[in-house]
Amino acid sequence: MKIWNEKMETLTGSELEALQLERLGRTLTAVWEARTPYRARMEDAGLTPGSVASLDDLESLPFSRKTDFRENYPFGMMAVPLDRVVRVHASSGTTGSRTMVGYTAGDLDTWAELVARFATAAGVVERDVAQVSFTYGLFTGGFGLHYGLEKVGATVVPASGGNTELQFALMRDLGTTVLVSTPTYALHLADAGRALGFDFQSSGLRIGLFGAEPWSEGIRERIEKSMGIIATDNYGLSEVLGPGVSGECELKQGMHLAEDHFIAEVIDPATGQRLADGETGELVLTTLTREAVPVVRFRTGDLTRLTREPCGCGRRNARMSKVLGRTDDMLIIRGVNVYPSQVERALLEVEGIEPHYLIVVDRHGELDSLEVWVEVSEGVFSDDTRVMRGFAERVEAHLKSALNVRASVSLKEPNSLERSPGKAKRILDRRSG
Ligand code: DLL
Repeated sequence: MKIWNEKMETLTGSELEALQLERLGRTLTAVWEARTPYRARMEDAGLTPGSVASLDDLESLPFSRKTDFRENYPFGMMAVPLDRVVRVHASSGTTGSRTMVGYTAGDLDTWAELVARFATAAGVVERDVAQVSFTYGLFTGGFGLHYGLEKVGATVVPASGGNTELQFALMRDLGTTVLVSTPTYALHLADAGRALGFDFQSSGLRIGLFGAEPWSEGIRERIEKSMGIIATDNYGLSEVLGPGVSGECELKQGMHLAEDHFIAEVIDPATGQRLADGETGELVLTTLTREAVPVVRFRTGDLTRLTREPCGCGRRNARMSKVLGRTDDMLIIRGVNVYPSQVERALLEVEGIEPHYLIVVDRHGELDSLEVWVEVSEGVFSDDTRVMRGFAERVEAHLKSALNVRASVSLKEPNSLERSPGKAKRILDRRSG
């Protein structure tokens, strides 16, 4: 198994710490000298870049958040003059307003390097034909994967998202071997391919690079089985870089973090206290090499856990588990905390359920109610309402035991819920206020 940057991906212990500390110093000096909004926060805490003498001192630094980007929209978070910025991207803005980020030429080089690392880790090589079915635009997915895969030397097909027939025409005509998209879109293509008579098993498709939204192991299994590929996960966010922060190797045992470019911490989202490896909490990232928009202790809102156990692939960096969900996606239903990912996991344990669902939250009087709309497979769907009711009750009983809260289930015909070429919308919140 090839490692893209053997030296940097196998750094550990004091060597890694020395590099991180030196680069952290540069990040702090950059935000300080550029007088970004973070400088004021450091001053309020009585800190200067000189206050951080060891990596442990990082814990004394204040957090930054997505709201900092919103309040300083569009360019207030930048640490370089606009003439050094050669590109901008923005977060997809599914929750709240858009956040804008900039890249220097150096940032774009780093970005391509980090995408090349995880693509290589997933098994992508020069002779691969990689179809990028992420939307190209302000979203970081399209351009991010594009340049990283070019760097690997793969033949990149900038298909962009949507237009299902074009996706299959390109796969067929060009012999696509690597599919790049959200897991939701991959599922959609798996279904559509079946309907169009596309034979995945005899196609050259062999690797999926999927990311940008949470997806359970159940969804991974379905994609792998229906497409006959290995489906890998990769993670990132616009405020920190875009894709490339972490990604799985072929062993699929957590996403390898580019620790020479980011410091990752996991905190208790309620208290802000740092948690030990193995404990689940909110991921906090500090950039070490970002020039245009360095961020310090950025609260990602994503729930995960870290491990530093060495991986069988030979990389020695820390790995993060699949993202469980976002802190702001947690639903509190009659006092019980429920994450969409738990609902997804429980649903997929039921034979005959398709991985297309929507969680509908409503309020009746004082009480919150949870309803789950979910598609069933062709084999299960029936016009007989008694049969369907019986099946729905089985799913409800399973959800109750998995979530500890009652959810009513509304079964939907195959292919009836909206499909998205990008990130799936999983929650419809009808509670007012
Ligand atoms: O989604 C960057 C990206 C593009 C990552 C392509 C991977 C592949 P944003 O639009 O700013 O950037 O959204 C970032 O998406 O905070 C997570 O909540 C979620 N997210 C990204 N990757 C994953 C993943 C891109 N692999 C937000 N698993 C993040 C779960 C993910 N959630």
